[in-house]
Amino acid sequence: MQKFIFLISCAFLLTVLSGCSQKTPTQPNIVIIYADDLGIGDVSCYQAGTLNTPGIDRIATEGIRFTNGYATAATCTPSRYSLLTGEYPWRNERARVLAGNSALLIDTTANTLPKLLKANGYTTAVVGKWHLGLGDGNINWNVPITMGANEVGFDRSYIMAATNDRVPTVYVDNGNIVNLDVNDPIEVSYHKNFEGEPTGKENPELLKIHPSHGHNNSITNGISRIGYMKGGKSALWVDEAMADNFLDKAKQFVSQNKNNPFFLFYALHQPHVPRVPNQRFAGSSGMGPRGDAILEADWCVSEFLKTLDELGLSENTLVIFSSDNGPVLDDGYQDQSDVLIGEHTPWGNFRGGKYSLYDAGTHVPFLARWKGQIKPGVSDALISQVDLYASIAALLNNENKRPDSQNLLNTLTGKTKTGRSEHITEGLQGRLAYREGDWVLIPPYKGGKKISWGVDMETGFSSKPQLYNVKEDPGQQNDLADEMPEKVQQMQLKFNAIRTS
Ligand code: NG6
Ligand code: CA
Repeated sequence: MQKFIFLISCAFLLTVLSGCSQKTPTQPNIVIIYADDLGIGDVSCYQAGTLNTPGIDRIATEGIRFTNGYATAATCTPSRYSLLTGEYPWRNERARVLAGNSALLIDTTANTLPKLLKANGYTTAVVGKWHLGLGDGNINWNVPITMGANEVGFDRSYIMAATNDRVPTVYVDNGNIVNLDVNDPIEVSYHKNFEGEPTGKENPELLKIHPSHGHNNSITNGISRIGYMKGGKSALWVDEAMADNFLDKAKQFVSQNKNNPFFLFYALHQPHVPRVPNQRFAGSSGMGPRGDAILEADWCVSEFLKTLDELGLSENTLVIFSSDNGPVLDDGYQDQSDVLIGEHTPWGNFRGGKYSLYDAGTHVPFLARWKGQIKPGVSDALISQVDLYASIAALLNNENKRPDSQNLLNTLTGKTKTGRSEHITEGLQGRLAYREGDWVLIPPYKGGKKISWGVDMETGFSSKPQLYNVKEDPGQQNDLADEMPEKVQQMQLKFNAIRTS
């Protein structure tokens, strides 16, 4: 009898305890799926290209599709910086494309999105591409890394340090290199090679993919990268297995945390170079490795959404999908992406792409799904990734501590079709454009019209200001600056005011 009463009491206690930890609708799980260099036309729900991406489209069909969704920059590090900190990247002069051994970019005392969520009872994780620096600038890869994703708010981190084309080509699990043999330590340099180590430049016979520009330093997995590394043989990643590996870790995290609120930043590595999808996807797009890598990414999204279904989490999870910058074809490896592109238009109807100040540099796919809370539809509201910080803070009834980030919670959830009235986007290395309403001002900048190192891409630089009405002229073909000098001047003043605020 006593035993029976004891069991009943335990059951009662368990019910009470699980009741306490139950989520309210204001505390949904949050997942941000963030592609790398994926264009707005690469995703079929935007109906601007010829690839078919049913996995990503599912988020749009079941949620809201933004036609004016933006990254803050046309390159990776600055955009990621904004997403996680709610601050424009140009406020931090170190927020530029980082080397693989650069120091942690985000101040460990700064307010960040993962910290905000953690403070509100969420378990937080990042899986995938990091590219926000690690360590203090003098990193030793052979001992636990103490300045990284975990120090800026992530309880769990399973990442690549920088990009898939930069050394070290190893995974970092909560600050530890995965599968590192202590007898084969890793050394990394971005200045000079280690004696006796092959490079893409000197040993092209060792390569399975050849560089087209840059990318001719150390060779790992038959691919030469940016930067030099030595050692760590047992820890080197296999590019072909990367998608499955990150997907497994993402699925594992959500299933381990299905009973408590979680935040997952699932940072896909596709379709950034080198594009080396799993064999299962080789040839699947008919567009070569770039298209194949996108179809692989789409499959990852589809599988991840299925996992949410299986765990019964699809209703109570806000899923946001976007990309860190616009698309590029040849970005340094001879993968024929430019030859095999056919009729496909990764940049949609917009001008430019990755690195560019023109619209396609930052005008990216931007989708949000929260079943039961977001009514499926399309929104033309202007929204930037920098707004996710304040919008999520509002969702959790928290104060917004980042001035650049606007609370667009009602925009994000489709309750209003109004978004920001203006924003600033970054092209290459701190060069900025200003959009207000339907007007875009590109101030004058020195520099060539095309990227100098061999990428076929317009920078957007001109010695004169450029003015476009992107509603009437989404392809930015009709520069109205000469016709409307007052508009140029008025926008320049407003832009200056934000920059110096
Ligand atoms: C460039 C690389 C490019 C890519 C980019 C960063 C060369 C010639 N090009 O410097 O391949 O890695 O940096 O891309 O090295 S991003 O998406 O991470 O910003
Ligand atoms: Ca990128």
